[in-house]
Amino acid sequence: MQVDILSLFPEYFEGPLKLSILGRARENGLLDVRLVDIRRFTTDKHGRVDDKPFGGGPGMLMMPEPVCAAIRAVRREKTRVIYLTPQGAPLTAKRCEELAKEEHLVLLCGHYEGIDERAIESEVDEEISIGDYVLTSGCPAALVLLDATARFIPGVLGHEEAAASDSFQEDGLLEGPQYTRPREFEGKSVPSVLWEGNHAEIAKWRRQAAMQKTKLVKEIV
Ligand code: 4H6
Repeated sequence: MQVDILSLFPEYFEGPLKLSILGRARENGLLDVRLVDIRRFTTDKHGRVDDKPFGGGPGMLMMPEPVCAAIRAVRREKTRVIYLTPQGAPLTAKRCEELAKEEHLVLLCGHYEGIDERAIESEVDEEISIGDYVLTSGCPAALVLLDATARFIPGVLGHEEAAASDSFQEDGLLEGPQYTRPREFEGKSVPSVLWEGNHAEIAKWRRQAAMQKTKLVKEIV
C-alpha cells in the first residue's frame, strides 16, 4: 500500500515511521509512505498557507489553493483522500480493515483551525475522526489511522491471526489480562489455569476474564 501524508510538519512522522512494526513494514516494501510538505505548493510570494476566516473568528485557516495543489500532485488513478478532523466519522477496526485494501491513501492533516471548505469539497473523499477530543493538528490522528490500518496489511504483523483477534470490539469484548514470566512477581501469581496446559480451560478462563473486563469498563463509561 502507498500512503501520502500531507501536512505542514512532515518531520513529525519521521521517528514513529522508522521504528518497530511500521519501520519493518516499510523496509519489507509492504508499506510505502511519503511525507509531503503542503507549504511546497504555495504560490504566495511570502510562502503563506494560512489566512483569516471570512466572517471573523479566532485563529487562521489553511488556504484552499496549496491544499488542492498538493493533493493533485500526488493523486493517481485509484486514490482515496482522507481528511482527519474532529467532525469526521469515527475510526473503527472495521474501517481500518477496509482501508488496508486500498492501493493508495492520501492522509490530509489540518493545522490552525482547519482547511477552507472548498478544498475539502473538491478533493476529499471522506472525513474521519479518531475520537471525541480536539488535537492541535491532524498529524497525530493520521499516525493513529496509519498504524491501525497497517496492522491489517498481510505480512505486516509476523503472525497472521493477530490483526483480527487483537481488535477487541470484534465480538464486542475487550481483551482480558495477560501474563508472562516470572510465574510469581511481587507476591502476585499468574492464574494457575494459564500454566496447567488445559487448553479448553484456558479458553474458558479467557472468555470469562474478557467478559469481566468488558463489564468493568462499560460501567466506568
Ligand atoms: C481539521 C480541522 C483530528 C483538523 C480542525 C484533528 C482532532 C481530530 C484539525 C482541526 C484535530 C480527531 C484544529 C480544530 C485545532 C480545533 C486538527 N483534532 N482543529 N478527533 N485537530 O480525529 O482546533
